[in-house]
Amino acid sequence: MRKYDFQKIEKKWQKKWKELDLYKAEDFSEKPKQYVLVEFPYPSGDGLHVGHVRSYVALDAVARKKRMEGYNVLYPMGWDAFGLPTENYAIKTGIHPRKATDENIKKYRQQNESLGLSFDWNREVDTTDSEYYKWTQWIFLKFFESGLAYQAEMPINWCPSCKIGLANEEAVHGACERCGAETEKRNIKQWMLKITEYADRLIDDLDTVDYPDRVKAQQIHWIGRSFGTDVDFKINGTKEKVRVFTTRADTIFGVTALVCAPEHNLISNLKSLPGRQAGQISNFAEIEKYISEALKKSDVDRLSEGRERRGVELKGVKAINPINEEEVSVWVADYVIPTYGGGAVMMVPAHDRRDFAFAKSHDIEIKEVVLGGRDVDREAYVEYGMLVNSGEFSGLSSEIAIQKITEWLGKKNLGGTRKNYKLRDWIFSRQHYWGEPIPIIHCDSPAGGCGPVAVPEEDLPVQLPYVEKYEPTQTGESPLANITEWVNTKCPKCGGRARRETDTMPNWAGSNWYFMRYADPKNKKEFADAKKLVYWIPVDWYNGGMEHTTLHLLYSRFVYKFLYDTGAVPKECGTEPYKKRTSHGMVLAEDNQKMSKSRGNVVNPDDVVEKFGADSLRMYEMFMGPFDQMIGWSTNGLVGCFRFLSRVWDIFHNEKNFGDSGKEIKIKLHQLVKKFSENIDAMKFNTAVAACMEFVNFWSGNKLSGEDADIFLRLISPVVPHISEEIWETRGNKQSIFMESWPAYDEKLVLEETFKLILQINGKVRDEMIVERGISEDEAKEIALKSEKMQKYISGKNIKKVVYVPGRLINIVV
Ligand code: ANZ
Ligand code: ZN
Repeated sequence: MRKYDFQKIEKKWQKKWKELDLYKAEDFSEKPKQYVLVEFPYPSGDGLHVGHVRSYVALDAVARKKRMEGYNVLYPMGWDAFGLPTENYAIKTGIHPRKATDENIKKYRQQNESLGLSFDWNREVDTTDSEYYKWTQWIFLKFFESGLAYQAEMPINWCPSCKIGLANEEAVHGACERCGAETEKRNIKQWMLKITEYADRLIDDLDTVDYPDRVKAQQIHWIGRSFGTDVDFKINGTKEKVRVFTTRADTIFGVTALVCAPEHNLISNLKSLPGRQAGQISNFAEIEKYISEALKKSDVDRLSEGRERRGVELKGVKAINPINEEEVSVWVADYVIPTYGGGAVMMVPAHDRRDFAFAKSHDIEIKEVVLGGRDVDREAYVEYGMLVNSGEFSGLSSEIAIQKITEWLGKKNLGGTRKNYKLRDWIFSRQHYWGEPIPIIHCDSPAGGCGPVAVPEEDLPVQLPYVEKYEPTQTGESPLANITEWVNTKCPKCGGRARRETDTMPNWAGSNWYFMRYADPKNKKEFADAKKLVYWIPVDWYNGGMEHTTLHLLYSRFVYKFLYDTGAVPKECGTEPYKKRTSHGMVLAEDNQKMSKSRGNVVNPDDVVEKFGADSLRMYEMFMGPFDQMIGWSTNGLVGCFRFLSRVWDIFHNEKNFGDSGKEIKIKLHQLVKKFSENIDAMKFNTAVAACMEFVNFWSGNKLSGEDADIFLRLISPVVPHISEEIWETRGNKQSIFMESWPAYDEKLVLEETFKLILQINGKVRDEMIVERGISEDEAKEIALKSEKMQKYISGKNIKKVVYVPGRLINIVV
């Protein structure tokens, strides 16, 4: 008997598939299209991670199955290759980022190929290719033209020892990633994108897409929309006003202090007041010392719950509560965020936990204004209730009082309603070399200057100059600022002396729109042809990491919506780029720790492929656990999958396992077809694989017809393509197994161990489902509630009663 020589088999089929161009997606095919997407990787020097493999293999199985089901599938791959790690590596080793990137891409491509993934390599994209980033720059110019790209003084993290600006992700917990020194904030002019303009739509349109609840919830939370009230507090004896934002206007009679963020301009404004007024603050030195320390802290540090609430009083300054003209003290405290609401809060210790903690440690009065039957000297009462000690508003409920008090303030011009977001505009500048140059020219013309001017479209791409040195500058500017011959240019408007913008784009820029480039990757005239976009977009199924939920996933939705608004994305594509999003769980090391070089616990997929074969690796990654959950690597599990495949090999190569299929095995096979198909669609890969294992167990010791064996083979082929293809060929088939159709199951056979459950509402039949015998009432109820046909009649109604007749029907009374 031939032995399972996976190395030979896998090489052989990878080569053949490539020659046949088997996975080519066809523009405008008559078949229904299916666009299946995985997040393209950053090709780092470390090579592919087994975590990447989990995502790619899962969607590969989906893509292969869809093809067999008759879809025209687009399953593409590319490289998100700009970014800091490569730049830092280049600085360390002297190897140019271009060269390092090319090498890494080559390695990643080869690794992907060795896994037998069915990507359409004709559509490969590389974000660092100037033919690609030309369009990334073009999109920036669209933003610029629309007024949604603007410059503003924004803080960067400055490392005083390396003398460079660091992105937030490089200055974790306020320390420089390279040298560990404490970073400082420095303000420099940066490009911003107005994502805040899209905040409402980014929340509201989530209703139209199929994302996991946890993904939707994270995005909504990140955008952080709240409806509340602005209130203006006057500073006694001055013309100064401090605006606060509150979601609890009903508590305004309970205000016992006003608290400003350290960044708030009240302090410098008071300081610059003439004479007597400036003298109001008697403890300037103390305050300035507090502020300078607070500014060094990271946001994480400032906001973390439960830490001691520090702050200082502006001695001698009083604010006036507009609702009752009472004087309250004024404080500076770092728990107030400068960029939210207005950078100040009204303190209500009786009804807010943070305020309560602060008031307790600073001896500030606690005044109860909402009744909750709790002792507010010991604990804040944060719920709604009835107002007390609130003048004409006493006796109202919180809900009504919020409205009435907000109205009252509005009428007196002391405030009003306000929608507020946690989301900030997106800082789109990086002071680094290895990124897309921002296509802007700053005019130096003494005649007054034309300001920032767009590089004319026909001059795109603005090539990233190839240079030998890309060390950061001493000023915090990008390394590009050092390349004078590149920087100095002519103003496109007036022809006068001008300088190129030297900031580059963040590494999210290329990934914002790459899924559209796959629709038409070689287009030289447009970022993609409109007809091709209409054919392929939206993406039908997009899988990626949870860590990208509030970054890449949100950013790309924003950029897509913007392009849709400008007409660059045709209306037929719809307002959302991804119909369905799923997320894979992280793959941890055998010790259940994160895999890392320093821990020495990294599993290299190349080694696994070498030792056990790509099919074993693929199968194991599908089998390791529920797809959306984090899971530790298990070499035993891997070996188990390898043994299983060897068994499949053997069983197919032994005549004695073939013969007429008995009734029992036939039933089992058809049940497997049903279960496997459904499980793949539902991303329950682990149970799909387990069902195959069970089936093979049953087969050994029984006989199966050749025809039925072929059904089994087609079934497992999306998960383990090489071995399936090889056996398929051995069995005398001339054409690739992936040109076959997906097996259907015979409902009658499946019914043997299942039954038709009739779904009724108020005694009327609305739907039916094939379910397993012996399911419980709860399971039957869950199935009934999930049925779309049933939902039509249930939604919005109360369920009064459920009647379940095992083996027959379930009736829901509404
Ligand atoms: C008074 C008050 C009384 C509040 C009370 C809450 C409870 P969300 O829902 O997250 O928007 N706040 C406003 N601006 C702030 C800032 N810059 N930094 C820190 N906190 C700020 O939260 C709104 C609430 O967060 C506001 O309502 C304010 O505290 C606080 F019993 O105002 B509240
Ligand atoms: Zn000019």
